[in-house]
Amino acid sequence: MSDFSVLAEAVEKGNRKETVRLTQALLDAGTKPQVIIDEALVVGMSNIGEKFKNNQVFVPEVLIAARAMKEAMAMLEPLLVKAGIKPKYTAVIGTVQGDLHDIGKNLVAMMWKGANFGVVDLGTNVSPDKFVAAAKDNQANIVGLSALLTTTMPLMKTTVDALRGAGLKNVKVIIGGAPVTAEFAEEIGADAYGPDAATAVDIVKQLVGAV
Ligand code: B1M
Repeated sequence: MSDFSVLAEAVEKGNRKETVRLTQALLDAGTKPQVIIDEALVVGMSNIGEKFKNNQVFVPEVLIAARAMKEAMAMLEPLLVKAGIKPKYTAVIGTVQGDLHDIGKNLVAMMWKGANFGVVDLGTNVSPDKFVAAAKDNQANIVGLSALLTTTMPLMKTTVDALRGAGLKNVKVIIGGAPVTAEFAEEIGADAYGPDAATAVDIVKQLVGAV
């Protein structure tokens, strides 16, 4: 097993201590931070994402893996900033106005980070105007909307309309959440529907043309 595979497995298993130790060892050996991310951390998150998609693991395992990845990223991010390296794509995400549910949204944000997207998480109860401002300010490629209540689903349409109305035509919008469907996404003019966090990674990669 290569050092990268061992680190990927530590992330997948959510073994924080090992993740930190192996990341430091690779840095000490002169491995570039971006290589560690691409060859090990992203691989580990992608593996756990696949298992989640296939119901082989559940939300807690994904959260634990994401926490391990976060610790490694905290070590690598200052080095990337110093070297002027930024993620190629930026995604803004939030739960729509009136809705306070954030567990699913947080999972999606973590998985996107795990796939090396820059993620701006606006939190919950996010107004359409706030989505528009964040998309502009961060030159977002993707805007992700989450809703868990049938009563807040209409805010998804209001937000999509606001984004289109602001001339952000190149920003791709993906929506998700338990009551949301692919038909609803089409109906309100969103670009895609994400049934779960792992699939949401595949979808945003397709939307930005990264696959
Ligand atoms: Co609420 N709640 N809740 N709740 N809550 C539901 C959603 C509900 C179905 C429960 C029920 O009645 N059976 C119901 C909605 C009914 C409806 O609209 N049809 C409901 C209600 C009514 C309410 C309140 C109105 C209750 C009240 O006060 N009377 C209230 C509303 C508050 C508000 O938002 N304004 C309320 C409050 C709460 C809590 C605060 C107590 C808490 C939220 C805590 C938090 O999120 N920090 C809560 C919870 C936990 C739930 C349940 C139990 C679990 C939701 C959850 O986290 N699921 C839920 C019932 C249930 O689902 N069993 C319920 C796990 C999560 C991983 O799944 O979010 O679906 P999910 O995310 C998935 C996918 O959907 C997808 O990926 C995720 C992972 O695979 N996904 C995306 C999600 N977002 C995506 C975005 C994407 C792509 C994929 O792209 C951007």
